[in-house]
Amino acid sequence: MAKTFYITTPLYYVNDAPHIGHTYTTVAADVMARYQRAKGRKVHFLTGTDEHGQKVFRKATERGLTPQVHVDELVQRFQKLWERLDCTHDDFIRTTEARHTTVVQEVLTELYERGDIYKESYAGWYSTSAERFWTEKDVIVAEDGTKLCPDTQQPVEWLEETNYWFRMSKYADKLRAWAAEHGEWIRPDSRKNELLGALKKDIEDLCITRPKERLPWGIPVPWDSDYVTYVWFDALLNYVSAIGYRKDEETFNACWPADFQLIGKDILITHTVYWGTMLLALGLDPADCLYAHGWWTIEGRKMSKSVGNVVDPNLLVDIYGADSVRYVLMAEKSFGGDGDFSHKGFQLRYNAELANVMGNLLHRGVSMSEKWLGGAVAPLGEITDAERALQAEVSELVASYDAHLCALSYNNALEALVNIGKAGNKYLDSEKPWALNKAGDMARLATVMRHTLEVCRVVGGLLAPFCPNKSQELLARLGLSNVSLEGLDQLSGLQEGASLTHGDPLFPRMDELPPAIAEALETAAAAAGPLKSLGGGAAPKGEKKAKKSKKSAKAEPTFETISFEDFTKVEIRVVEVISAAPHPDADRLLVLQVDAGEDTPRTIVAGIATKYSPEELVGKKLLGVLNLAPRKLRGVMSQGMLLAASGSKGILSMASTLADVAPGSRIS
Ligand code: ME8
Repeated sequence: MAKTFYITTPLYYVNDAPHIGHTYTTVAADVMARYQRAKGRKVHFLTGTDEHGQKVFRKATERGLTPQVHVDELVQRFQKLWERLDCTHDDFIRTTEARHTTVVQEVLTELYERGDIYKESYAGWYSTSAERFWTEKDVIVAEDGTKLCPDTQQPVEWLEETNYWFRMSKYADKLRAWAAEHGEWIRPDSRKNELLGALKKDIEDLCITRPKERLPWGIPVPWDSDYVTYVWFDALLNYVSAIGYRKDEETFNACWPADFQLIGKDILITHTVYWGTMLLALGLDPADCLYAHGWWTIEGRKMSKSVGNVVDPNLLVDIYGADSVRYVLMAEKSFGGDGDFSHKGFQLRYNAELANVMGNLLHRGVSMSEKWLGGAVAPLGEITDAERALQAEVSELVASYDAHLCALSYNNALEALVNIGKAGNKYLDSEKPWALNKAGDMARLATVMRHTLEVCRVVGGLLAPFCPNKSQELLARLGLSNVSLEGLDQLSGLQEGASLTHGDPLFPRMDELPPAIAEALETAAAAAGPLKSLGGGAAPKGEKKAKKSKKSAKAEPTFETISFEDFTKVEIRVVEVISAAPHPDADRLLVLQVDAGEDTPRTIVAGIATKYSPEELVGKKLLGVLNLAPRKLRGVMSQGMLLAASGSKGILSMASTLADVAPGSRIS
């Protein structure tokens, strides 16, 4: 039986309202699923929701509902959004469904009977908010001595508890070998390196239960009714329970291992170390590729409920339409890298690519054909070097689109597509159909218009995975009733004589920020306050003005000079980040422990959380000013300042060195 192309997204926490981050992963999976189907593959695209755990239980209790009624209501937010965004998932799994819970219980029983699950008591710092234990060295100590969870910055409590443990350590070497032998398993490379770093450390056993008296909302442990399953152990198994693991061998074998498991970089370790060892313990291979994509910030800030800048994707669909949202999200940043979503950026890209290149080419092709050639697809006629060059360029770009898309390089695939549109516009400009018409050279005019429309057809076909509705509309205007990848690299797929439809602009230009968006932006900005300086202190009043005057000073630099002596007073040193955690009290700040070549690590608080996640900084060598007078930033004492390049949108990049020099090295 032919292998089914299997692609998954994470199961999103049902309690959270879906936002751009969730939308990004699901749309990325949908684009790939649509493309593979168009290539003739049988596809299984899975998404769903993660519905157990303490937070869900607490929210349901607050609302006076049973957890099941609560999740049945909340899940619809995800289901409706995916429908509005035209996502074509083949299955939507909820971790509260019997088809999932029975598999989780069977897996638990098998591992328990085999000795891979054992019972033991444990004492540690328990974070109710993160639903996990932390060790002494993990917790953050607040100014008043309260110990806080490094993930959620909420207080932790010392808890002694007997639980069941999965012998993750037993499979650690197998996992290391798997990672070493399967170079393509984890992508992109930055995330692969992060995992390889994590695998160098000890892998301990994983606590996989919670006492039922503390957490009643979970899958019961089959042999011990006092316990329920830990959310991650439960949720990760969805990827196999949904495709018939232990129930429907044929479907399961056709799908597993998955071709792509798409996740965000936040859940890399759970999907590699936890999920990888779970699979190996069950005698199953990990997915062919687990891609941990980069992170979105919004208008230069970390997306956060407390900042009030979480953009509801429903609003974007209302205003821009599903196709434009899908296109811009996938074009706006590289899949593996981080990116910032801004409405201005949205409009710029929409106008520059969809309206000015693709929409414009279609408009020109159809309206000129209507004006001079009776509104029908003209014959191909006699081909000249101009058409041969156009054909060669288009063929190359179609191949580039395919190679990029198959490698999940969505933004590069779209760049190739835009370049096809540009090539069409350029061809039209240089062949000057208006002059041919004037000269009465109708045969050549027909050839030129036909080739222009052929380029439109290629654009329409390749737009399909990203903008399924606009693609269909575009092709319909060229007289084609269905979208196909067949012969898409050849400029000869239209039906001669088919009638063309002009219609309204396919992608009307957007010159104003839609009022609803402008309003949402104002509200978010008011809630968030001004972007603050790197050091994390409150921004001085009138910061905007200061920025403006800096801008105008750009043309004519008038830096105040300092003496060499003054410069030598500044101790700029290479520092290596030992650990990093969110600031307990400020979304934009990170608290870093750095090795500055001294006896003890220094604490530096930096306003870089909108640009960098704590994990990606660990091990990095950065440049820090160490002799600034220490100062408290939102209650945490900072013993230095990190250097970074910044622009109007905030931090662009941390400063580092070209060579790998030792911590403590002086920069002079
Ligand atoms: O972690 N930028 O669910 P979750 C990009 N239930 N992507 C983002 C993002 C952002 N700012 N924010 C969220 C969970 N995402 C678990 C998963 S799987 C068995 C269990 C996306 O609701 C990204 O895909 O917190 C990230 O990995 C996922 O949402 C986290 O979703």
